[in-house]
Amino acid sequence: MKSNSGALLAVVMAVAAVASTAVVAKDYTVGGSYGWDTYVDYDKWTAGKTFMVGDSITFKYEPYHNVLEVPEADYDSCTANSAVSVRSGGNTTFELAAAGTRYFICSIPRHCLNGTMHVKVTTVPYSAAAAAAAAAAAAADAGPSPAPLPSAPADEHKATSDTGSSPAAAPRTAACAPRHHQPLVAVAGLALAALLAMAA
Ligand SMILES: *[C@@H]1O[C@H](CO)[C@@H](O)[C@H](O)[C@H]1NC(C)=O
Ligand SMILES: *[C@@H]1O[C@H](CO)[C@@H](O)[C@H](O)[C@H]1NC(C)=O
Ligand SMILES: [Cu+2]
Repeated sequence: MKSNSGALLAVVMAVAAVASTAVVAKDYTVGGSYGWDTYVDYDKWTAGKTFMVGDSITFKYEPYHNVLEVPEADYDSCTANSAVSVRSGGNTTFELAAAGTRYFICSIPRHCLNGTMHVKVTTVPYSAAAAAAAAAAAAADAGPSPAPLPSAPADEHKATSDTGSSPAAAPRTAACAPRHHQPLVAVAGLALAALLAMAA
């Protein structure tokens, strides 16, 4: 009996692990529903978000804007002297394939310098725990009636109030919503595994 419950435990934990890893590939629309434009505060948009290796960011914008990935010095000065990448078209995705900070601007005159079209994104190594926390924070950030999270840590509520006055705090796209429940599935699976282990 003991070995049976051990096998069951292993299966349940494997299922939970699969549910957790489903969070890995998260795509963030830069600026949320406001997209990439001249009047969005992208420091507020990035605040409280944990970008991890494997995630991606997508810029959605009117075709008269563009997206340049630039070195930090160009970001600081809002110039495009040595752009790493020049993209246009209105729908531009960057894979966050490595840890580090990346810098993006729009090179249309004054959109960066006198507008808000500059954003820096810091990517950290993937961690399942951080992925679950980020998903929970994103869910809490999604609107005035966040999904019921039974044990949301206090700092997630802080993230909500930090972004409360930001235009970027608008509701997230529905497409993201199902992912937010997957960490809960994983937690439920682990809780079940613990109960089964105790019952054995
Ligand atoms: C944006 O590009 C992605 C692939 O890069 C594609 O799946 C998506 O449909 C595009 N969205 C629009 C609005 O063009
Ligand atoms: C744009 O910003 C620069 C630097 O802050 C400032 O010197 C310049 O007057 C601004 N131009 C406009 C049109 O607002
Ligand atoms: Cu622009």
